[in-house]
Amino acid sequence: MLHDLRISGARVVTADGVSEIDIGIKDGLISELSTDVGQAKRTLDASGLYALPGGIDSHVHISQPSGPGVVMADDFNSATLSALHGGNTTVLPFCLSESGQNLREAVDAYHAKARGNCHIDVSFHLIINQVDSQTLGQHLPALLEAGHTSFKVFMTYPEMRLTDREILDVMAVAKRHGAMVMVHAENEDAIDFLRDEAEHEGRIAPLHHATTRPIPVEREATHRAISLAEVAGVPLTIVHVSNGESLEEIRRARNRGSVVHAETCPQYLTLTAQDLDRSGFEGAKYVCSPPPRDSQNQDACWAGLEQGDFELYSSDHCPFVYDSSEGKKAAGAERTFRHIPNGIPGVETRLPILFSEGVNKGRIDIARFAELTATNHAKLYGLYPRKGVIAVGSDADITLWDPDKETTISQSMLHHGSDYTPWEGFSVTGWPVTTLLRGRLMIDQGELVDETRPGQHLVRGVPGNPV
Ligand code: DUC
Ligand code: ZN
Ligand code: ZN
Repeated sequence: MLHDLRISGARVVTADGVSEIDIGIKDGLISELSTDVGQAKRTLDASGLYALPGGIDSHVHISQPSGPGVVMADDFNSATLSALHGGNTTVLPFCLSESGQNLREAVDAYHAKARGNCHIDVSFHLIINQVDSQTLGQHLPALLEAGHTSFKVFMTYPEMRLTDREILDVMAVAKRHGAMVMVHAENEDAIDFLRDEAEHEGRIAPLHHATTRPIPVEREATHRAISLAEVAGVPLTIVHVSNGESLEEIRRARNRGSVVHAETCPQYLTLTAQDLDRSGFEGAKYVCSPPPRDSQNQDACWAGLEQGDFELYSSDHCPFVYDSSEGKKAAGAERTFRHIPNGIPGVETRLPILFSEGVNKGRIDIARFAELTATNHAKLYGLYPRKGVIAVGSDADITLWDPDKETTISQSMLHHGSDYTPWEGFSVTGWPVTTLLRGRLMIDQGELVDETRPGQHLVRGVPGNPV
């Protein structure tokens, strides 16, 4: 066979381990993996580099409605460009209905925003914030049939939270269709109580976003979400787990036979609540939910990654401009933390942080890195084996990593629409230097070489289990 492209010399990370083999690519797919793939129209010398499955970030927010006067910092162009520069080839953003829109209309609106604007492939999770007979009985089943096979429910945020009964009703639909339910686990009533108390006592600085969302708030909701899933008889995914006590709830559930998947994010491994206490209003740059905790809980999250408790490592990229009245300085935000938009940018820095702190520091091996950053996302959200693995027949989504490249992260080098990075000055070793999307060379030696925005919408299958 004459391949379109041969990647030679790389240490290739496949499901079978790491080996020095060539990768043959034809018609956008991986056509051969062997020590001698033969003739190709072009050869890319990747000596000294790792070849990894392109990153899949299954938890990002793009162009999401964020409340009156607040605008998310990324559209599909900037978010997917930033993701691509960070070594990703697929992102899964959330689709949230604007007020007055039903879920079907919301999905159509997201498709319209994304179409023609994506540098990498995209598929949407559905946020379920309306639980009525039309949503459950018509829109959700139709959307699931159309390949939107996962949805997120919130236990916090007054305008989005569902009651336990509503969560059960959503889970019942998921059960009928084999969909995956993702849960944002924080107890809204407890937060509301603590926030009122804090404001009454004059504790209004950004730090108090963290002190009013303490670990028990997340731990209780994690336990309740798992219990509801047990009642409904469905698997579930707890997203953005920030601490050891919540992880302990997940371990206990698994020990009694429940199927619970778990995700953590770079902010819970590298940031702490003290970052929200930075001088002036700088702490607002770190306001996200759940909040970063402390070094002990960072260690607990690292242990969860090392021991295999977490299957997913995502960014929860949710970017706002810091120096803007449409962003972190939204109306009232400088008066009280209550009004600071929740979320931080991180889609471009997710992979280098785990490569550097995880692989290069010996906490996880490169095979586990591939699982945590790509393979398990594909398996859990119905994209495997088309995505998430270097295997014959899979899409040729491949990122070549220089494991020794030293970089100090700074806002000036990033491609997102935000005006800051929480990791300003953070030094990493290892960087994704060259990335292919379905066989197309997109980033070559750190430079964007294909500006055509060829990203496609991915119709997903029934979610499976990571192995
Ligand atoms: N939940 C998320 O998943 N992302 C940002 C904010 C939030 O509450
Ligand atoms: Zn969330
Ligand atoms: Zn999120």
